Amino acid sequence: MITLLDYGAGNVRSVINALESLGERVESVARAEDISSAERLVFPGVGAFGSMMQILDEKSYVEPLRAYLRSGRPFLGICMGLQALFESSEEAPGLEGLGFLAGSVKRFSVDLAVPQIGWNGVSIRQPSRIFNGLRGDEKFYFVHSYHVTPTDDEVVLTTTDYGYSFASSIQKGNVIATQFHPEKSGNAGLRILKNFLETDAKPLRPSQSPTTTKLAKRIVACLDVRSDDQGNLVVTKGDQYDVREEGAVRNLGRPVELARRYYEEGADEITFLNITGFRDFPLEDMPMLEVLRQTSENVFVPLTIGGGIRDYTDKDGREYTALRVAAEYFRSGADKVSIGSDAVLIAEEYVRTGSKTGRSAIEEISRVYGNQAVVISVDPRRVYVESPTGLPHEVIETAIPGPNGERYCWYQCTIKGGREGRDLDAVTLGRVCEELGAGEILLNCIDRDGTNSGFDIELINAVKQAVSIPVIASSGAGCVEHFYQVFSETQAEAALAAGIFHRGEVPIAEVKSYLAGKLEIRS
Ligand code: 1PR
Repeated sequence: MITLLDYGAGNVRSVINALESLGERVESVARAEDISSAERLVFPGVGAFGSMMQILDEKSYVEPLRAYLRSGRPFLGICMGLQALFESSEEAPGLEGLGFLAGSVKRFSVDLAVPQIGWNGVSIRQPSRIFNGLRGDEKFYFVHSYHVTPTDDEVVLTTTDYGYSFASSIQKGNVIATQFHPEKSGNAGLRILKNFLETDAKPLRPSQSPTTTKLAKRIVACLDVRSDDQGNLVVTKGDQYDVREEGAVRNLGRPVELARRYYEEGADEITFLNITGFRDFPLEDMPMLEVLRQTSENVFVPLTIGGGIRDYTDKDGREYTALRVAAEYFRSGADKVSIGSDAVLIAEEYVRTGSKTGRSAIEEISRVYGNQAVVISVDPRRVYVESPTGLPHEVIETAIPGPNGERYCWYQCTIKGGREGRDLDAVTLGRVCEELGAGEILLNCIDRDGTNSGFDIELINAVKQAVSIPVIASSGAGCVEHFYQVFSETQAEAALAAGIFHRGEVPIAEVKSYLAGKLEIRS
């Protein structure tokens, strides 16, 4: 039996699923005494440092945790569960951490996208039992804006490079903690969890250890999900967002099975978009939550879910907040939620008033679950114009002229799956959403969607230059070369595709083997 410290924020479901997949029985801490009586404790901290420490304090977990750490019993901290071990954090000045290790937590100060999101390697500094069965050159999934700075170098187990080298895991006696997420790091991560559980295993150094590490470009598989005309939940795919063929919804497979297949084929991340979420309220759409639950049982890479994340009043007048919808998605196994239509409305309001309400879905979800958990899904289409001046939009000069030879265009945001164009451009949307607390942009393009004609490089460059958070390029992938093009001609951190994967035209492994040696990827 293993004890899991779940203080009620974020996706601990995936940690439980990963431990259970290794044959462990997991008991969650319900009261402070459960910490004191635990034999092995896993602490997958999530969200922000301040709210984490406040909740631990409110639940009277702080002292039992400190006592547990001193006792020498096995402890595994993950992400915030690592940061909590230190004395303080820049994220919540004045608030004390557990103080088990000397040092503090600092925000990344780098010329790169923050948060760091994705797969990076580790340089091994000392032997440990958690390296059993690993080669040493594996990559693990990171998602964080802050990193620990231990005073005592001897506790550093691995370092990772992101602009500079930082401590990516620590070990002191039986206390091990990783900044990366083993439960989201595929087979290598599961191996780390297994090694943690095998407390008698001998410490060792793997045969390899890179001297420096690099964040990989991510390949994301996207599943657009909706009910077909018979009411079955299917993976569908549009051509420029039109998912019907001869009147019927295209059916490209079952969501849970396809997600599992893409995981096995090496997808670095999987995204589900509930594409009719704008009209069907997700909390009434239980099959989608069930898809997430079932997928997270055996898919150990990050899962994003979008569709219908907004405040909602049901037919009986009951009110639900976007935060509540997101919470249900997180509880069902999502690591990130993606907001589409509502983000456009929120950004419009912000542009109009010039002030934050503090209560928008973006602000509320990022405050509770952290910026990294909030993705903005943008559905723009090109609007050609004669001249770059006189418009309240970010206009770009384009190498692909419009139907009347126009050399300029702007990217109009749409809502409701492209059905309604708004008076807001995608560049402004990205910039505003970052300011409100979004952690990542999923940048679709209606003109390219399903066309196999390649990503819209001009769109991606325009948005990427306006934000400092990661951008996932989406729409139009037709061959392996398109992935190389998007990564070499833009600074996008990830590229997403749907149709070519669903139709089996270009398997994920083929994309990866084409990119290997040309770019940093996770093999
Ligand atoms: O507005 O918050 O309820 O979220 C709805 C979500 O559903 C949004 O993220 C929106 O992008 C998505 N969506 C709505 N309608 C459609 C549709 O296709 N009719 N799908 C839709 C968006 C675009 C991509 C697609 C890529 C790659 N799909 O996700 O997977 O374009 O495709 P490709 O590689 O085949 O070119 P809300």
